[in-house]
Amino acid sequence: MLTLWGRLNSHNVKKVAWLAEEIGLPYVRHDVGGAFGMSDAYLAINPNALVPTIEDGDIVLWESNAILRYLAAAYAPTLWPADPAVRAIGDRWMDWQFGYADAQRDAFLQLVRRAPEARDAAVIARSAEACAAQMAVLERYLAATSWLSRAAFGIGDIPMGVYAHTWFTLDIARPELPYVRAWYERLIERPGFAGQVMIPLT
Ligand SMILES: N[C@@H](CCC(=O)N[C@@H](CS)C(=O)NCC(=O)O)C(=O)O
Repeated sequence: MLTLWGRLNSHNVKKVAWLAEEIGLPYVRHDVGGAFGMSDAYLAINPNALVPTIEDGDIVLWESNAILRYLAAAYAPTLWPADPAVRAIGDRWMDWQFGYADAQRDAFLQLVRRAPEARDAAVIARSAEACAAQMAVLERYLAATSWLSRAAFGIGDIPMGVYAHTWFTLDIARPELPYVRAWYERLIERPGFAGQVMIPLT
């Protein structure tokens, strides 16, 4: 059975837990990272001291988006289309998410991980503005298609789907982006999203 190591309040762990639920893949998850710490045994399989990591038979893998690609290829190929031109579209948004994460990091850390009296409103506002600029790019794309993976839901939707939940949940200034909102509402209906992604931000 698939083993997933990582605390579920991590964006990158949520991606993997959501995909496993989405495709009905049985797995066991162990809390690692953050307040749970990392054992020497864990560091031996992930020298980056980061989560997530998976073990599936003979393969041990880290890097959340590489894990999504591996699991889709192995167990749900329709979620990572074989046509290179279609696959590349979803892949592009998966890579793009890491730039979005940079924009959102300060707002998340300030509002979720800091006491109210220790927060810096200017830092939060700058991060919120950076998120809005990035989300406007997503809005333009989603005006023309329903999914980041193009015509159908695929793993290309998962990384930004996880971050979009945080964006819609954080107490920050947000422009009204109807296509991003409609896409997010479609994600909420998917297996695994409510249980693995829509959990309180901590
Ligand atoms: N590029 C890596 C980034 C992983 C990452 O930054 N993980 C964070 C949590 S989202 C982490 O492990 N932080 C340290 C910790 O949890 O102790 C991936 O996508 O897997």
